[in-house]
Amino acid sequence: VEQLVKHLRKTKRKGLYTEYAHIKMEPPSGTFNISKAKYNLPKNRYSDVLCYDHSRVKLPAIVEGDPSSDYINANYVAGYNQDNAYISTQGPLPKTFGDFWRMIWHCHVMVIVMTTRVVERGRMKCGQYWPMEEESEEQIEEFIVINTGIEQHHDYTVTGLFLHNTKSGESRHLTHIQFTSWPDYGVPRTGTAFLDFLFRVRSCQADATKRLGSSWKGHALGPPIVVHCSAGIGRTGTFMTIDISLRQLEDTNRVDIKETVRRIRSQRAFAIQMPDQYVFCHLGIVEHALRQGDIEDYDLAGFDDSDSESDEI
Ligand code: PTR
Ligand code: PTR
Repeated sequence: VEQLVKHLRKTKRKGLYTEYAHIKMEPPSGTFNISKAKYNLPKNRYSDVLCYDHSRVKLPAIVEGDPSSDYINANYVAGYNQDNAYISTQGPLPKTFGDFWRMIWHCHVMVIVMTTRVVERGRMKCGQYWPMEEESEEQIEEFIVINTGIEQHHDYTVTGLFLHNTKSGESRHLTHIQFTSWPDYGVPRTGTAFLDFLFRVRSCQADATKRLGSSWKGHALGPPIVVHCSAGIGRTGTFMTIDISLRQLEDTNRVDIKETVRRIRSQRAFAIQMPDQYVFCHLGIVEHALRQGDIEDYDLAGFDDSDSESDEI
């Protein structure tokens, strides 16, 4: 982390912007054909945020052999040494609520991370795909979803959900965690607020995986975590970058944020939307090291100067 701080002092905010601009210029690493198919276009929240074919989540077809029912705008993203650690997806649209819950069921998802609010600046950013009131329930296609309790924090809300599959007769408990103070195209209110949220997500996932016990045969860290915002690229990408980088740091004492962002973008196109989100990934990691006591303090004086060394006398 000392090296990271040194790097930040040298490149400053402006240098990171340049680094990010280079990443953004790289051509896409896959095709978007399924996303662009005529019958799938209405299922994309934003016509310019399509999802890669090679990493997309394929839903079990409702009608055998019907190509239009296996699509959702969602991609698997690898974590730190963990395939399919996340599913990065758009905020569900009313017409894709059923697809969303089918995906949750099919992929054994236990934790849903939401980093947007349903309405922001007077615009619908995401559909209300889960029952909002405590004890209330909703039927969405073959699923019954029940809100089993809400725990409100300053920057995030944790909701227990009970998901019943009326077709198979099985039920599961899920956790929905929503970060409520992260504007689109922006960064969270504070690094600390974000880190509290991230560690809460991790502990919910750990609890859920423990509950699964020996019935879970996959990775020790459990089934994929669904992460979504509105488009599923900006804030979602930032969340995954920091989570992966912290795991890399814990394991190797090193971080490579640029490479991590590149790798995420090769699976979920356009991940991380704004230069300041890229900067936030760096600052969040330094903030974490400080909270952990791994570093005493850090001095980023001059980080925000618009010009580099030449300014200093
Ligand atoms: N076409 C949309 C736009 O208005 O810019 C695409 C878009 C929307 C991109 C939201 C990113 C967005 O942010 P996030 O991925 O954090 O929801
Ligand atoms: N409306 C989106 C935006 O301006 O953010 C459209 C958009 C989406 C633009 C993705 C560019 C995108 O790709 P990249 O992140 O590679 O620039």
